[in-house]
Amino acid sequence: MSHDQAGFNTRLVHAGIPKDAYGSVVTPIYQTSTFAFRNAQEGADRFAGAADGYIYTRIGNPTTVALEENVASLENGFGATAMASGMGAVTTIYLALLSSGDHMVSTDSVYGPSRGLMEKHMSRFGVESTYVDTSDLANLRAALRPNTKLIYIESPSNPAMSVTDIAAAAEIAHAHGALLVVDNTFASPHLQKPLDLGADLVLHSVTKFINGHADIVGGVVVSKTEALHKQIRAMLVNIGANMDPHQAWLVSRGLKTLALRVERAEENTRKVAPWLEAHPKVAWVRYIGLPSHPQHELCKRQMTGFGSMISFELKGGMEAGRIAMDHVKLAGLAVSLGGVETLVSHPASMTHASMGREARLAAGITDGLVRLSVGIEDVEDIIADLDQALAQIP
Ligand code: LCS
Repeated sequence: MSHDQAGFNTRLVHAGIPKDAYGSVVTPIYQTSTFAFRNAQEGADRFAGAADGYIYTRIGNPTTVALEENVASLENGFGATAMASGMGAVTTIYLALLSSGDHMVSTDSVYGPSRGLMEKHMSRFGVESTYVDTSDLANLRAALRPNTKLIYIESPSNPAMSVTDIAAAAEIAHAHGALLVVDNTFASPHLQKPLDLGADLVLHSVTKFINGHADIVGGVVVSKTEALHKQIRAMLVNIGANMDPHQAWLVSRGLKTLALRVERAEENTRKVAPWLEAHPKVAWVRYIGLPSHPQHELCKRQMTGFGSMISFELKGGMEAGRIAMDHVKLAGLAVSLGGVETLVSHPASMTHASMGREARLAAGITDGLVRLSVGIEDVEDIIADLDQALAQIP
């Protein structure tokens, strides 16, 4: 059976697993840096692409390829390339697709380092960029320049939870001769398939929902076409930000339960978000599953669920947020998200500190914004923990 014809849950468990000589049910860890050739001609042929077979783990490894084929299948892409980290994926995309003199338009509230890498480093090589609120497509259109080659959106964005119309952004990009990249980390392929909506490339910080167990850092880029897949892979091989086979094996193990984890975490979040919204000490809550979210209707159209990420601010602002974060007991006070455990973090002083206050405020990342990644624990315990932490605020 071709797993590409199978349902999403079946593909999570089976897609990409190669048959080996022992009938291994999961892909083993091929912990080897290099692969021997039977003779010199075979070595030359593999390098020339004239013979199948592995060469060297930076170029490809069976454990890593098994994960790549699984993720490519989940995102309905031509191919996927796994990276050492989500930032490895971002770097590879920028370097593969942008040259000196090119321009990129991006979501203003993207993950801080995705923006920092562009504004502080790619700019040194003559790559221009404009960051706008892409949830309003008029901003996206207005930011286009004759040299715009890439539109890079994060939807939902970290941590503003801003949502961009992916199909419309793809039309705008393609009418301009540009490509559309979507950072799909916050949604996961279970809830959103950007390639089906018209995007050309999708990236994930695998560290989050795809792995889901907070025990590795990783990234992946999925390309819609063979040409783009080759371009990404060729760049990755040169950059050397490849995923290690042991890392890939752990991710493959975590990925099998993606749908179960995401659905359970969302079930919890659908209770936590309204509870927070009704709490007298809470100023506002941004959760895409709440009717109060400005793009709630768009999310219903382009996603199949609302996920488990919440941003909120307390009435006492930053000081109240600090007290609450200092008093959570069940939830971890840590950056990262999308794992089985509930985590809280403070973007203004942590993940988005390097952006600078002015850019943060323009992107909707207020000083008092607290980010909550809801886990799969018993929801009564998550709410009780938040309740006692909020009770500490005078
Ligand atoms: N894209 C998004 C949307 C992210 O949230 C992150 C990491 C990355 C890319 C980069 O991935 P990494 O290299 O860390 O695997 N976000 C983090 C966060 O919000 N807290 O800690 C990391």
